[in-house]
Amino acid sequence: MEQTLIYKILSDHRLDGKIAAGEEIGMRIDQTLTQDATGTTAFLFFEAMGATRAKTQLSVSYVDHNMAQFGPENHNDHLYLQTAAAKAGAYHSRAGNGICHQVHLERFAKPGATLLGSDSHTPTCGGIGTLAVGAGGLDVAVAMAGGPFYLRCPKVLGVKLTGKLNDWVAAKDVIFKLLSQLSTKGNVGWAIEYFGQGVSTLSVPQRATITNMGAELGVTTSIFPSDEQTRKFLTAQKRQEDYQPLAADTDAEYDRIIEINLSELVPMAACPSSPDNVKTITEIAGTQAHQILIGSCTNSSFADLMTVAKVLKARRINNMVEFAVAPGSREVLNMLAANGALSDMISAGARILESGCGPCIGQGFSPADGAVSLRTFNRNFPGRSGTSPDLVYLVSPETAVASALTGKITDPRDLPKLLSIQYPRIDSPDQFAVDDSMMEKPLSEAEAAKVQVLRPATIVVPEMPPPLPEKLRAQVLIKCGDKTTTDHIMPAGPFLKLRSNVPQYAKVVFNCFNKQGKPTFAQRALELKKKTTAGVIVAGQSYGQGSSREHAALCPMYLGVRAVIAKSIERIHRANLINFCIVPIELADPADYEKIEPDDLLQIDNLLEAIKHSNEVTIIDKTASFEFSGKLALSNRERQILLSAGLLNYTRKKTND
Ligand code: MIC
Ligand code: SF4
Repeated sequence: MEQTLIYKILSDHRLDGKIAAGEEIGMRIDQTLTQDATGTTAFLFFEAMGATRAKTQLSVSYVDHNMAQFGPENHNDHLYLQTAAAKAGAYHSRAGNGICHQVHLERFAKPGATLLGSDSHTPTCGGIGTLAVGAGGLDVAVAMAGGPFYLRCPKVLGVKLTGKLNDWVAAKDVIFKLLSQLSTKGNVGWAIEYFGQGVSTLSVPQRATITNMGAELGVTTSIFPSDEQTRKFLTAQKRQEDYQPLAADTDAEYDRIIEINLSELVPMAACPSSPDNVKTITEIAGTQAHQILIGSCTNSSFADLMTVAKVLKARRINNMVEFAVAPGSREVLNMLAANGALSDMISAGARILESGCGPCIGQGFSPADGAVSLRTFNRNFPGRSGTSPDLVYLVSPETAVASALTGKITDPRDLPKLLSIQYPRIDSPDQFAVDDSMMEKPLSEAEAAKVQVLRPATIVVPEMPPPLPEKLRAQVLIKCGDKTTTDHIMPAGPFLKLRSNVPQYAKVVFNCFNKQGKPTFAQRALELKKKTTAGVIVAGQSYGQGSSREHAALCPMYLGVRAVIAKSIERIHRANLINFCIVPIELADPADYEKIEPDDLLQIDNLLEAIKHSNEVTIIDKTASFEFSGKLALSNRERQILLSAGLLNYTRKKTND
């Protein structure tokens, strides 16, 4: 049968299950990546599983998120990760080497390979033809230990690209177009494959911008074929041996096709405060911009930053604008330094940040009250910038730099007319300045045996969930609306440094909904836990969108939450809930959402029975005296995980069987 590229790679890596949309399959993982904010728990779980050596082709531990180092926590984490990776035979990318997705694309990702990463933007490497999927740290730990990764085979949306981008229109505008059509919700169970003549006009970093923000659509992964552009990129990275041509079969059938004519696209922005609130720049042009930030795993490639530098050369940014640039990797930063582009940006007034996630995850650069912040990032969820309320617009580097010069949101296509700036066409370099000296290589088993893993006291081994009760009695701790993100559930910013300490971090679960002078979510949950009543979270559509952070399940579990009842739950978060033994329940009739109130006491009489045999539960709202149905939709494996009190126990049991 003619196959899509995604199904070809899935078939090549299938270990268990049937390859058909909606079926759960176990797949072999060739590569894993972890980053510091999710990596400490991943490595702690890896150790807790009794695993010693990574069994993948390669596993990389990156430090890129948490580098502000206020207090000892961050550096403690870095040292733990460095020594734990050395022990496990993994690579370790040191702080300053760059953002995991950018560096992985540059140095490791291969067409046709599978990559599992404890970060939702792992599909960035789909830009080079890797089947790359984001997951929670525990799932990545299992894959690192050589276990299969389970996922439901997605339906495939084919995006046919025709035409060619016009000057000043960017790859970012391609994904904005899709976000405007598909939105951030309702895409669970889908993956995207790009095809068509327009594909060959896009370089690998441009493709990676597009696959990166597939995460915002909520799709399982996004992928481009591997072609001459891929070969060129790999050769310039001195990795030509990793190249192989790959594409879907000519008559491959997609479950749905959307066509985008690149020639017809215009510069766009995602307006506050959701990546799908897309408008054309023409519609919002003239709005005063106070802060402009360039960087993140979406837009900090060499070509992106060279475009910015060329536009800025011999010019000054507007006086009312705060402007900063965070290069995606040390390789990019070094190249900009060597060719003078860095100096052009500094002279123009840019503040240069180290290569890392930085402001994208609220590590500094929170905008002023009421300030409009333009960012080349991928997420503008409310408050993610560290200021609440905030006004963050996501834009392309072209739009960002045009606006930095004028001080107003500016269509970059107006630059020739406004400031006589011609479009700087940046060719992909024939040779990148490859330097892996900050990437520590895996040690042999004999060398690793001598390594002492450093685990300072700020790194606390997380508690595992207790078994589920036969019958659940639970109180509604919170009722959230649609599109509740993991940033709402588990804030990052100043709290990011608590990632390795669940009891401390759990204090800020749902912090943005806490009211001054009232008990916090955590206090109410712990009070309930003392009375041996469980907690339940009620939510609208698309609960848990955004990050892969398993802390959004791990911390509520620590506080006694045993179920989430929602209109719908996003893929990675649903898997994390199951991994930490929180039952994900979707409302059979979404209208019941209106009837449930905060503090209601709910009861599920036959919870365990239902988990064993059924896909439906009857929930009694004791407070409002009504009954409603919930859907479980569990695979056999998911049932076993819940019955074993979580994935860690389940994996241990399987290993001992
Ligand atoms: C993000 O962009 O939200 C993060 C921070 O990279 C997360 C991972 C995390 O929370 O550590 C992600 O995208 O998965
Ligand atoms: Fe880092 Fe931001 Fe990318 Fe997440 S989205 S990996 S925080 S740069």
